[in-house]
Amino acid sequence: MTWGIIGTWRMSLEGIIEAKTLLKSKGSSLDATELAIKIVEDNPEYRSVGYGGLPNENCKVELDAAFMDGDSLSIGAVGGISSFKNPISIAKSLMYAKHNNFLVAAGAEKYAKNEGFEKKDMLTEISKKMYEEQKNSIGNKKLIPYDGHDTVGIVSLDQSGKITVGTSTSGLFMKKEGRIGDSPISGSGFYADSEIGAASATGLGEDIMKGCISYEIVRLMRDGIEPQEAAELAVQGLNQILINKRGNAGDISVICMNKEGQWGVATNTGHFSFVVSTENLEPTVYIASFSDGKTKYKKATQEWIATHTE
Ligand code: SD4
Repeated sequence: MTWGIIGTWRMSLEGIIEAKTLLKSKGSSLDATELAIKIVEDNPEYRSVGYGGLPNENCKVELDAAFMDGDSLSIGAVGGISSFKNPISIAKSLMYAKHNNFLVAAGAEKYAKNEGFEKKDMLTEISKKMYEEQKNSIGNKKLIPYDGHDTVGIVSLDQSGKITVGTSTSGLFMKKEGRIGDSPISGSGFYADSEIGAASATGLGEDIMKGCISYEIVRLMRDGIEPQEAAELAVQGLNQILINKRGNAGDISVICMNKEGQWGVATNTGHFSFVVSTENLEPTVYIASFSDGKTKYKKATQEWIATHTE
């Protein structure tokens, strides 16, 4: 059987290169998705995920992560984790119990400690400095959360036909303490069903949750719609609904893959990078944008890859 992996943003490249080797040699999609995300979480240069993620309005890093196994629809998720190294692994470990699959804040930290997950202060000096600079530049003005703060979402399909999806993020920079976005919310930030495919989203969580967009993409694929069209229909559909009902729509970008390893991507923004690798495609970074009514994408140059994280 075939295999494939797709991830949000250029930052998923290094993780996908490693995870691809695993999938190629008949490794499990569970391990591939976790490995790819851990590599992003561990890299302090990626300031929107894991170690080095940008903090909330009180200069505290609060991380959200989720994992879904598309064979059994099992879901594990954590929200508001501050002092553990790999939120994605904690989320993954919560997947198969009948109850208590989604833990937040102090309860999630207590669970992680009891289960022996590695503790780590996830706030770096650089992130602290960026927080202070931002605060100083605002002066007395009201603090608002900043968009463009990006989530890693990984969908992988292994040679046994298992599809999994994982997400990990520090959420919006300067968010309110306790704020949780779409990333750990099933159906919004992620969804997977191995009989169909999986999807993941990045962008303004508050708007992504209004359309349960990852579930919507999988539902469209279940109706026989190809991944690219499903992604486009879901993003442009939600974008239009939000504009009609509310006058505007936040950033929404998605990736998806079906059980044949065909993939799709869509955005309502001017810039969304993503990474794909399949049986027939070495890990490749693309840059997508919305123009003339549809999502277009092109291969990123080596120079661009070397100088960008998003
Ligand atoms: C959130 N969706 O917490 C995340 C942030 C993100 O691109 O992906 N920004 O709302």
